[in-house]
Amino acid sequence: MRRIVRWVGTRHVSSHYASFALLGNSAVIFVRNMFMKFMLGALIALFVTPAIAADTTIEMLNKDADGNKMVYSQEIAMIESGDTVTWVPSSKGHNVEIIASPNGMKFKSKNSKEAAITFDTPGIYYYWCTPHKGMGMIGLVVVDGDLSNKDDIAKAKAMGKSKKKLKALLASLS
Ligand SMILES: [Cu+2]
Repeated sequence: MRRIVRWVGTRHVSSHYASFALLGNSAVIFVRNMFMKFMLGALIALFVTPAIAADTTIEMLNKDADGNKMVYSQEIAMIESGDTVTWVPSSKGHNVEIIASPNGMKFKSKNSKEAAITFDTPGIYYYWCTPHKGMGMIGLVVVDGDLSNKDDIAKAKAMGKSKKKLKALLASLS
């Protein structure tokens, strides 16, 4: 009785091994294909996902880490079309007002409130903080690295300290 069980067991194992050996080559190819597909998927996820929807957060500040007063934490934001920029009221009393853009964008946020814009048209967007536009509180958003409306932005309104700042920001783009 014991012998029979062992014999059946051995037979079972060896036949299983035989069928595996028969399928060995295609099994290896199958596993390799699955692995390649997985790696390809991982690569695509790594490089494509960030470009699909990236978010930039800019703080509105009374004072930054360097001691600059009335500033946006990021004065030039380089983004891709479809990306969203969110301005957060880290300090109170600030807003975002678009002054010049490639598509005539009208936008003015409420003071001390978070504001978000999703940019779809390539080009340079120039904005200021309405209460501090004369104190150099301005910023640029550049979509898809498109600088073709740079001259229009240079001609746009700038008050007080912002005149120099706007020139410097635009100069740093080229
Ligand atoms: Cu402000």
